Amino acid sequence: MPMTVDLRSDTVTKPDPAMRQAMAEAEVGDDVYGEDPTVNALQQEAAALLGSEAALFMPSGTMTNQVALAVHLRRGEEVICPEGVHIYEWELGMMAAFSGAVPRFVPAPLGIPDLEELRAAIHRSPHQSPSGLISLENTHNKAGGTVIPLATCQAVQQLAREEGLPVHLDGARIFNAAVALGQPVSELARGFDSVSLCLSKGLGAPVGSLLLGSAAFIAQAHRYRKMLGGGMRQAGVLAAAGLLALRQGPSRLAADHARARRLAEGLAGAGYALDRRRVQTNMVYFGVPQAASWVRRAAERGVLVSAVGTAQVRAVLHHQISDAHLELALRVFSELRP
Ligand code: TLP
Repeated sequence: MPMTVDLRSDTVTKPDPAMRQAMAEAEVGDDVYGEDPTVNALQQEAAALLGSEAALFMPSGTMTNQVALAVHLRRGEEVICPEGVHIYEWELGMMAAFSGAVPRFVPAPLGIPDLEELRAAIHRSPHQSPSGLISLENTHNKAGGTVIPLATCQAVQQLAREEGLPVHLDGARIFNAAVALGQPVSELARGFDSVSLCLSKGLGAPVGSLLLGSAAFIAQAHRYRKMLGGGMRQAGVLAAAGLLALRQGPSRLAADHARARRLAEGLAGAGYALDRRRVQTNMVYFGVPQAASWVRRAAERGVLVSAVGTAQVRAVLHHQISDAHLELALRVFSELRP
């Protein structure tokens, strides 16, 4: 069978044999009663790792983000966020549909919000919709998988404290950010009122995300998870994979980042337009003349990538992409050079 190289996302990874075995052997109970020992173990381990009081397991990153927003926000409030964030771009208007909230974007070159713009975006007048939350994304997907430095997180948190606003972090790829910064993940989570992280992306679990926060925050999050249908009963079969992802996934990410850099160098060498400053973790965004048809031609040659807009393509590295896969991708991209 010809080789297929799937670079559409790091969500495409399939559970490996050890994961499947752990899933088959998982001890389970009814998690809606809080009685699934494997889910409880995952939640405790994640909370300890990130330095949070409590954690809650959910099926997806979209759900962890939107549950967090529902806990933080009241109807009519604004979420102040860097432009391009996933909670708006790819979560189907749910902040409005579920929480009655609207976004206010601030310029964010490389995904890093400008602090003065952030300060200016906060509403204090009774004639404007009240600011309810600041939300960051680390790594920032649409900016290229870019990393927000710790100093920026701290400055944003300081501003939020002065203004009495909570701060959420969409940390779907927080482990990629931690590896890129060479910091423990607890440092990147520190100071946020809530953090969501995904087990099903670069960490390799088939399903699952976690929301982290104080015990009081997570108690409220339970209610919104249930409203969204996220009470999953014998979810220990999924949490067992999540535990392995949490323990073994992070150490593999540096290799993905190195392959992303090699891919970027190869693409630049073949004449593709790309901004090397954005290649900081496991993603490479690059320009092509007509993204939809270019992606189709690449797929016909066995390499899958995602069109983002009309003239841009995203390739995402993950642990099921080997050097041989990367070589094939580079060969195909070279054949299709602009
Ligand atoms: N991102 C997906 C697509 O939705 C774009 C991907 O392939 O990258 N936060 C961030 C920063 C994300 O990138 C994603 C998924 C999510 C949240 C949502 O996670 P899921 O897909 O589990 O709902």
